[in-house]
Amino acid sequence: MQSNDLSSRILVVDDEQSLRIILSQVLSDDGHMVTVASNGEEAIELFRKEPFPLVFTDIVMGKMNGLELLRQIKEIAPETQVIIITSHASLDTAINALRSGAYDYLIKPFEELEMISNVAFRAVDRLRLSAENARLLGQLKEKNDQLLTANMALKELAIRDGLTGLYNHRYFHEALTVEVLRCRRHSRGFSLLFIDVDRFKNYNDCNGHPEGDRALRTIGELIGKNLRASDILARYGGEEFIVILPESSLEVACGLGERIRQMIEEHPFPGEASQPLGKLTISLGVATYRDDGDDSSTLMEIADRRLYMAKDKGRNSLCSEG
Ligand code: GH3
Ligand code: MG
Ligand code: MG
Repeated sequence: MQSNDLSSRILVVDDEQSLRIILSQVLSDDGHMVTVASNGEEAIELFRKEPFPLVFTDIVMGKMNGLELLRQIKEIAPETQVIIITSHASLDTAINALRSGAYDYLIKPFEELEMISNVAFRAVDRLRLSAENARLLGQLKEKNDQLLTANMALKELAIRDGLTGLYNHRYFHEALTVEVLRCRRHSRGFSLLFIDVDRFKNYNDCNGHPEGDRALRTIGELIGKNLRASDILARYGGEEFIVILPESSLEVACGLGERIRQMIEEHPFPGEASQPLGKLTISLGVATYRDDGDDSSTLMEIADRRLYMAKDKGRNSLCSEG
C-alpha cells in the first residue's frame, strides 16, 4: 500500500510519550515525514509556521484539548485532515470531533498498528483527490472563461462591419426597430442621417481599391468623431453610412449633418484631386420621427429619397425636405 504520492507531512500530537513514539515509528516506516508535539499549544505554534496536511491528535491533553486544537487547525487550514485519538471511555467526544470536521478517529490502546497506517493512507488519498478536484475545477473555470470571452467576441463580430469596425446593416435595422418602439411608447423623437460618398467609383478607379478602403475607414472615423455615445453609426453597405440620432430634431440633425459634410470636404484624402469636385465629398439625406413618418420603412425611404435629391443638387450637400 505504501507509495510515494501517498506519503505526507504529518503532525502527531499526544501528551503520552509512548503513544508519540508508536505513532511516529509506524508513520515514518510508511514513508511519511513526522513531526511530534506533546501538547496543543506547541502543536498550534508548529502548525502556524507551516500548516500540515495531516494531523493525529489525542483528545484529552493539558490546557488545550484535541477538540480545541481541531477547531483552530480548521480555522487556519480548512483542508487539513485531522485524525482524533481517543480511548473507549471518551468515544462520545470522538463522535463530536467528527461532527466538527475531524476526518476519522483511532481508539487507543491500538489493537493493530496497521490501523494507524491505513487511516493515514486513506486521509492522504482523500487529500490527493481533493487537490485533483480543485485542479480540475480550476481548469474547467479557465476553459469556461475562455469560452465566454470567445462568445462575446463572436457576438461583437456578428454586429460589426469588417472593414470599418462600425455596426453593420443587420445591427442597424435592429437598432432602428428598437428606437421606433421606444419613441412610440414614450412620445420621443429621433432623426436619421443617410450618407453616401460622392463619385466613389471614380475614387476607386483613380486610386485603387485599397486606397478606397482606407478612405471608407477614415470617413467612418470622421463621422464618428461628431457623434454622442448614444448615437448609432453603421455602415449601411458599400460606400453608404447611416446614423440614428436619438432625441434629435430635424434642425439638430441638419446642423450635425452639415458639420460632418464640411469636415469630410476639408479632410485631405490621398489622390482626391482626381474627383469631379476636386475633393472627396459626401451627400446626406435627413429624416425625422415623427415629422416624416412613424415607422422604419417610411423613414428610410424618405432619408434615401432626400439623399438622391442632394446628389441631384450637385452632390457635397445635404437635403432635409421634399
Ligand atoms: P454617386 O455619387 O452617385 O454615389 O457615385 P458613386 O460612384 O459613389 O456610386 P456608385 O454606386 O456608382 O459606386 C459606388 C462605388 O463604391 C462602387 C464600388 O466599387 C465602391 N465600393 C463599394 N464598397 C466598397 C468597398 O468596400 N471598398 C472600396 N474600395 N470601394 C467600395
Ligand atoms: Mg451608393
Ligand atoms: Mg456614392
